[in-house]
Amino acid sequence: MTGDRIIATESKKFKNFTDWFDELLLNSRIADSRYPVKGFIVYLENGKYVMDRVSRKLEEKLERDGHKPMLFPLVATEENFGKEAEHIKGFRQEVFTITRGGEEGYQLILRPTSETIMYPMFSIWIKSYADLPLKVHQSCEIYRYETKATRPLLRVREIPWNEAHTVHESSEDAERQFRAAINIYREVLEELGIAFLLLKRPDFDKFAGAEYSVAFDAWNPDGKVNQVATVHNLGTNFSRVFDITFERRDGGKEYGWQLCYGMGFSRVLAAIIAQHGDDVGPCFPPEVAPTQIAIIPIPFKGREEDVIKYSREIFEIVREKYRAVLDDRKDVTPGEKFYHWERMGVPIRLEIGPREAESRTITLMRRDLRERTIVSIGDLLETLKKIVEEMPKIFLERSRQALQSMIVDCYTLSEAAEAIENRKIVRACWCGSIECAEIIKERVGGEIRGHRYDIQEEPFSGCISCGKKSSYVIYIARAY
Ligand code: PR8
Repeated sequence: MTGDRIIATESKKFKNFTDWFDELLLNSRIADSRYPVKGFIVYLENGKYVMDRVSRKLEEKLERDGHKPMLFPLVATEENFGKEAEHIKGFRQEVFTITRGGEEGYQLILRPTSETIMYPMFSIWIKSYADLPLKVHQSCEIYRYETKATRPLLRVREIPWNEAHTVHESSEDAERQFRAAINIYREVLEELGIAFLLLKRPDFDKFAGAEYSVAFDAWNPDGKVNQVATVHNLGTNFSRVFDITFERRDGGKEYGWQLCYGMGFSRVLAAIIAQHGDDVGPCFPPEVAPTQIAIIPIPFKGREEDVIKYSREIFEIVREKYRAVLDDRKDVTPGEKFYHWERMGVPIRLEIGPREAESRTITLMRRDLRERTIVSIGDLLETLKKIVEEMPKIFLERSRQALQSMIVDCYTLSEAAEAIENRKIVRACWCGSIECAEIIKERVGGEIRGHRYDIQEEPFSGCISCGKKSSYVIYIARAY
């Protein structure tokens, strides 16, 4: 569908991702990171718009799957926060706390995630199997004092996300929901054209308090991965400490089986920008683009009136179905307008000059293929519909190719270190021991992100560290 001309690794984002990204954030009205509190940013009109669309898209899918929207408080008590030992160990260093006018002994925890806020309520609500499954979701901000270097959108301390929490009668039901959650996230991301690795995290990197965790790692032009969403199986670890029990069908009592999963919206926004953007700016998939179509009149001397009139006619046709702008500013050249709207992430442009006005056609430029075609006015809506449907598929195919071309099979630690240095993602074999994981991290300069969850990959060599028999094919990368 796309041709191979697509992975333009000579483009700016591959050469110097940080500069490209940071410049674009402000120029393309995504976010302003000059807010004077570290890790906190201002989301501007385009960034906020896209995140809201993504959020709504996810919420609709969750609700179709039976999740109920709710909104829990922002704060937890110290007592509840401290209940699950592993969980608190994982988050202790990262919590922001609230005090009241400096009063001693009064302290609340600002949610770093909402397990310890929701589960005391689940314990009250759930009495019998008839109350299960319970499936709840909320879109909100959470707060984590991230100790790693913060980065706008990619690693922030005020995190816009959606979190879902479910309780089930049996571990089989929980497993079934686990796969459903993976599919929901997969759909959201793929419909946005985002390519990712679906990885089961190694035990030492699972969510604090979980039995196991699976993550969606999206590729980034600098070779780092961007974890855009995660699904965690909590087993009965939390239900035991929060006393979430139910009466079984056969009369006995049992602890509920729990899952939690979350998608970080600023990271999804970053993935959209990073994977589909070009030298001018981001290119938003039409579904989430703040402006889907920019109409640019190209008036020639003496023909201004025809061109403007015809442009308005086109605008009226298009605006019924799409978020469109007619840029009829007089003091700006068409070239400058092209550039401006591309920078704003607009995926489709309609150019209208005297020739078009005369022949009642439109010159249509689609950003994904950078292709211009001439369309007659009668075919315009049909053509737009086709492009809007096709574009995310083209994005996805191209993105998958880019991801594929980043992955390098490695057999030795030095090979792997070199690949990471060259901004690649390493595929290698690992025996599964903690000692080797530590050696890999130190010698390779990337983290073990896990092994594939969606497919079974057979080891193709001995452990990259000790040479002994391998248990896993792992992916090693630097990460945000
Ligand atoms: C949970 N509990 O908490 P998780 N900046 C941007 N996005 C972030 C950041 C950050 N600093 N930290 C996390 N995210 C579970 C599941 C309820 C929901 C985003 O899971 O800690 C990432 O996309 O794995 C991450 O995958 C998601 O939040 C869930 O965070």
